[in-house]
Amino acid sequence: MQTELDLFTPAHGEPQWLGNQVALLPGFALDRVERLLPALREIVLAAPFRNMTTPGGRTISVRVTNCGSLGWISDLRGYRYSPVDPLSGLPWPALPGVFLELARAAAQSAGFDDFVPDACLINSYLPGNRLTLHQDRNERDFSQPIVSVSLGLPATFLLGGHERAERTVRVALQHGDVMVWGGEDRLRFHGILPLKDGRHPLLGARRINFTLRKAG
Ligand code: MD6
Ligand code: FE
Repeated sequence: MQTELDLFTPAHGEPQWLGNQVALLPGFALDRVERLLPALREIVLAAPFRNMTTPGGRTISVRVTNCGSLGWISDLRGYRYSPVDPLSGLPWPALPGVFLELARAAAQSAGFDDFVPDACLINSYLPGNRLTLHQDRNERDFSQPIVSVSLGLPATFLLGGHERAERTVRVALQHGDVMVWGGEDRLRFHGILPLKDGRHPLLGARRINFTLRKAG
């Protein structure tokens, strides 16, 4: 039987190498969006987006939630991974099969075989929200890659070096783009410029990014 999905050619671009081990895979998630969005909706019903607090007491403007056996959290006690959602006291929602398949396929395309994530941090940006330069260093094994999926409004990603003061390059991220980072590039500083106003046909006035990691 011909299904609607068969009518669309997957828009899998060739990897664009932004560093020795950072690849942008343009449109890599597009042919899974129809399955990703309902899965996201289920996760957010069980574990809503919320503002977290930095250890220094500031509110993080980007709202977050998680799925997987571990979820990234931040509060006055620090940044860390937790098996339970502090809002509900319950385990985070499970990682949906479509997330796992996408993570594995994207990692493979960038040369990281057999990637099996156990954590997924989901960020929701409204126009004006930004993410300041940071490194992701709360995971146990930095040799494992991170797979990052962008949906909704476009954003400008800043990719820096191993020191905060190093110059950054700007990377335009569109709905459906996937980035894979690992190896020597895993600890590069990075951030997101303030989100520009706009309206995405599927997601409205926001951007959602989720990052799949092996945290434990
Ligand atoms: C974002 N991404 O794209 C934020 N971190 O909204 C990240 O902070 C990030 O994309 C580690 C690896 C890949 C990422
Ligand atoms: Fe990050």
